[in-house]
Amino acid sequence: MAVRPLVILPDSKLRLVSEPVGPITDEVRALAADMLETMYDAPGIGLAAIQIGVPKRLVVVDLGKTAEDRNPMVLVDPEVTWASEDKRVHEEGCLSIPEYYEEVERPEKVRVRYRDLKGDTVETDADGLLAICLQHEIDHLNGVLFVDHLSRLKRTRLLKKFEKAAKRESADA
Ligand code: GNR
Ligand code: NI
Repeated sequence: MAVRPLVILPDSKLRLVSEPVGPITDEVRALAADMLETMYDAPGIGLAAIQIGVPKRLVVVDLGKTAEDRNPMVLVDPEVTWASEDKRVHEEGCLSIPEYYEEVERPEKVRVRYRDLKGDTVETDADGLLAICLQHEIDHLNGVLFVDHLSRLKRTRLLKKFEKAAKRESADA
């Protein structure tokens, strides 16, 4: 297991549509383990494989607040199969967009179908922070970032800021 470097905005990999995982091999299990380790290290409550540069439809989530109440979930090829009409606004952040937080409106409840690492198909209803996190992660699989749900003005401003920061870093290097 290893903590892997995070892919940060404006890296264009974040815009890739990830490929289905297919059969659950040792390689997939090792990738999931690295994703969990990277998420706990960050720390974050969710991570999509593309955030460590792997364009596969694999997601890890853990809403546990401390190391003692860890409850890792691994979702293979997750899809939203139903979303409520009711929406909720909640502040979001993203490990690929460091130190930026904004309120995002999304469906309050979702049903998500996925396979677990045993290969069993699971369908689960989520609300609250889990519903937000699952939608945020499934967006990543489709090359969508939470800032895409904001106004064009906010998104453009943010993208410019990250492009400038990236240029400064490559100049410093
Ligand atoms: O760690 C994370 N926290 C978070 C908070 C509110 C809404 C979504 C998230 S997901 C984020 C980790 C991440 O970037 N996952 O892709
Ligand atoms: Ni994210």
